[in-house]
Amino acid sequence: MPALHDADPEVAGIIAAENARQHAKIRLIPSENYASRAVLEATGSILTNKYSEGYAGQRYYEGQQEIDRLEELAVARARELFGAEHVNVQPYSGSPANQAVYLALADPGDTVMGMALDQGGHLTHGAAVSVSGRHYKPVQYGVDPATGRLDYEVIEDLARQYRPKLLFCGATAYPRVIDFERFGAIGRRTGAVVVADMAHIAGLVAAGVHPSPVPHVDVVTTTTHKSLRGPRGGMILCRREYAEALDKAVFPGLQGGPHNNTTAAIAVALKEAGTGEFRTYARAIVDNARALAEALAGRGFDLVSGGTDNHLLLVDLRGKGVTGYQMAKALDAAGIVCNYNLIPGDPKPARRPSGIRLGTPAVTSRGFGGAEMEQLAGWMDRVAAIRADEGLDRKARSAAYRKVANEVRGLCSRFPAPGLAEV
Ligand code: DSN
Repeated sequence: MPALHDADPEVAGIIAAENARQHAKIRLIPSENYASRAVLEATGSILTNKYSEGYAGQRYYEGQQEIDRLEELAVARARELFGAEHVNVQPYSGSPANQAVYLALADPGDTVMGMALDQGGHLTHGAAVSVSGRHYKPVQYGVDPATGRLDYEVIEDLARQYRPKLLFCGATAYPRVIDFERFGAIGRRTGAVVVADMAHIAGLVAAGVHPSPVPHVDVVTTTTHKSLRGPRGGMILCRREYAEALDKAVFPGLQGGPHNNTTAAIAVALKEAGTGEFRTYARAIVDNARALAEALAGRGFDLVSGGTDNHLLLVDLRGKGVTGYQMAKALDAAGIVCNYNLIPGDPKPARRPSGIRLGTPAVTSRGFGGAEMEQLAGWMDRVAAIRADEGLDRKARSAAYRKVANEVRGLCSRFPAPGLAEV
């Protein structure tokens, strides 16, 4: 980026350092990925210069000859890839997409139902700290404490009891297949509009590796940058009957002009996600998650629900003598990046929880396979042992983490990540 380097070496330097970090570390945050160079080029394009409030053919600014074509292309690709009747590609991200659903289909004070944040749901599914929990009456469901899995009978009983206007399904920390068909049936039996937030699994759904919510629920929301591997953005997919209300809620209800550079990059990502190569990639995400789960379980790590069906794992670290916070910090020092996470029923607070969350979309993008998952589990076990060893002082621990980080760097140098500049 020579122009940036000349104009603002300070920002250019930060971006270069982040490029080096993304190259040298193993990135296991399940909502992150490596977007392709093509997606990055579209994101950084001159489309950022244009305002386009409204929708194709009905804009509030002139000069939309190319933007209308672009947005129609992105919408057509999304409709085809996911088999949706109607698509809106304008939401700035997943939270605004969900906010638009509330605005379109519920009134403040209405009862809404979703998976609790501390059980694996999302802030926007009715958490007390978010507008979804403050302006609406949230009813929250969780997982069965014994199995770590959704109990659809309990969910249906709750829906029958509280009759929510909206019933959200979808999660940010649930390692198992979500039965969208069952959620759709619960909605029909209880009069709720069912909304599936597939942000985490959109890439798996596009590839047919996770059952699609689209045929079964009324509205689907998603981000575009997680397993789908696009730019940071959002989409709403819905049945035709909800199209007008949802479009109006996105614009002018909630947002101004769409980010056309993002729209272009979403279109590129949707084209990529329709290829055989992407389907192979999505299958490998799940294979890698399963391999990592087995390798960790073999080293005594306790996995919520006992394993995974998708791209992520939730690890309960209580048996390893470390907290999630300690482990996440220690792993970062050792070149392995994840996030600390509440586990269902966690006795600890959110800032110092008992677990970590791991995901394989990013490492699979750089070509890691089963052998690397085995290696990774070995490093994680070593790091947990270093952190739990009371005989080590801070200096000795740091040295031990650095040793692992050197080995990690060696592995990463053999797997160049898509989209990154050479280091
Ligand atoms: N922040 C995302 C995640 O990490 O799961 C959800 O929006």
